[in-house]
Amino acid sequence: MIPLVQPFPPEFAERYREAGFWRGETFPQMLRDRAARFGDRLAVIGGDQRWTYTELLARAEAAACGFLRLGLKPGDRVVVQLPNIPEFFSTVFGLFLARLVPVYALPAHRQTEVVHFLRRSEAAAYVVAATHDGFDYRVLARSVREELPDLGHVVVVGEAQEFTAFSGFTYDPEKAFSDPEPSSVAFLQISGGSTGLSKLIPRTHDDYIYSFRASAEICGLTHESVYMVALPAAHNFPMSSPGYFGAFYVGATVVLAPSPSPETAFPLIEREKVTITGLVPPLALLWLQAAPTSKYDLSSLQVLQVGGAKFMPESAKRVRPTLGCTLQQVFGMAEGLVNYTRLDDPEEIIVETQGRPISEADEVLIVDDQGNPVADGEAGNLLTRGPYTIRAYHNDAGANARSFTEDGFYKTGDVVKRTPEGYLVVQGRATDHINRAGEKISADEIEDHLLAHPNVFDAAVVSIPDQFLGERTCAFVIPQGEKPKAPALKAFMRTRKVADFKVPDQIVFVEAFDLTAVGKVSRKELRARLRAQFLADEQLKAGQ
Ligand code: OOB
Repeated sequence: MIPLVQPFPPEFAERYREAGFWRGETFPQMLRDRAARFGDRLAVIGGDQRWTYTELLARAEAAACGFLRLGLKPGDRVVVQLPNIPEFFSTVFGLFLARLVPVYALPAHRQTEVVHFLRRSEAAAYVVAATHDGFDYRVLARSVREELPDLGHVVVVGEAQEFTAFSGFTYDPEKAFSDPEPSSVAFLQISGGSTGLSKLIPRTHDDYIYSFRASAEICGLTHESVYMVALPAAHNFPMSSPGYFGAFYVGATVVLAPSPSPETAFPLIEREKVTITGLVPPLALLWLQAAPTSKYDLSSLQVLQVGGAKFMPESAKRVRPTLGCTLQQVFGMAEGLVNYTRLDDPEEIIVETQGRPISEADEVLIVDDQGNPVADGEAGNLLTRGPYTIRAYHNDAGANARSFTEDGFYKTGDVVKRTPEGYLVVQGRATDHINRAGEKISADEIEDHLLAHPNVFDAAVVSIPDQFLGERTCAFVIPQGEKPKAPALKAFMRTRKVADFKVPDQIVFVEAFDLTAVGKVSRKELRARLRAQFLADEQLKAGQ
């Protein structure tokens, strides 16, 4: 099995420890300590369950014992694909206690992605909910197992059928858990997948706990806060910015929303007196639209965080007057660096910028395409290095060569400029992925699927600005033989067993890609041209 490491150079690790960023805290220790300090306080509210910190620990211990009883060994990886239910936390903390390593998959992922995560991480087990949102994950698990007959265990939260029932996991007083090394890898997060398939991101106890401890402080969390998880719990934003881990760190209460829609979230805010939550921009727009006529009392909400994609200033401006709370812009990435506008920043900064880094030790470089720093106020490529930004992906030499500079800076792929106050404004990006309502979709990956269709000669996938999604995917397809219909191509994408959000929103058939003048163009340039031509045509149509 390929060992899990996050190779911070020793001199950096030492510096981060000395500065007090890395304090030797670990997830198991954090949970035990909070259960001791905040035992009777409510930790988790979800569905009809309400767990205190004592209960969360007890349930995590039972889960840990159950996983170990299956024969899993410390260091084994376990792909976790659970929706926003309390068992998400007992599972994940249970794995931490047993020194097993969660690999987070989104509920939207399907066979192709799940198999990729299981393979890449060499996982020994796979945890799913029986059903969620009308989808039966046991059916998915069955086909996953057909493709990977060696997959050790499938654990199901809910009616398990032929699989292992999570509800059968019980505490075993004989079991003693040993603590992990703070510098060891606690879990594998998945990347947005800017090129090709998602990469696995090893995060250590040291680096991750620092990021959410510092985030909790920046976001003003206290043990009286009520944090609502509105986005999928597996996403890095609700996980750690400051997210539920930040909330647990300070002994606050975490409320799980099964859906982020106003219909579901607003009554929960009123009932549980939610004080802070985080959304992607398209959802924030929905909330802004729904709030003025809502019958629910949203007055407990102090902070609305928006991130994952660019929140436009005109929309950002409406948050305070409409929702009566402070907007906090969050510009982060699963690889590490997170920027926040501060709660007491002037309104102009909150509305116009995507914030500044968490840490004084976050090194931020903004460079031109040759790697030379640009002047302040000019747009350039964002590179970063720091106490919670990874130095390498897991088991992916190619991506590592592409994504890091020789001196260990992560190339974010984002184009930003820095204001004189040191705040970042996201201008766009250098890589060809589509940021569809906060979900990152790799153009390469979708093109590859389309090319598998017998009547597709070539395909280029681009992002098109979209009023609701921020960006939508548009696939330009050159047919061969009998021209397929757009709905048939979409249906074909579904047979590729990928997350639904990867099915192109729009398909445009073209006879050829215009390669005039240059002769040979890069895919990047080709996509840029197709996109520009499409937008020009649209504008022309609109003008007529
Ligand atoms: C968050 O994480 P990922 O890994 O899904 O995506 C990271 C990418 C960034 O590189 C950037 O391209 C984009 O998402 N992004 C933003 C943004 N926040 C993220 N682009 C413009 N404005 C923003 N505010 O999306 C993520 C992780 C932690 C906290 C928040 C978001």
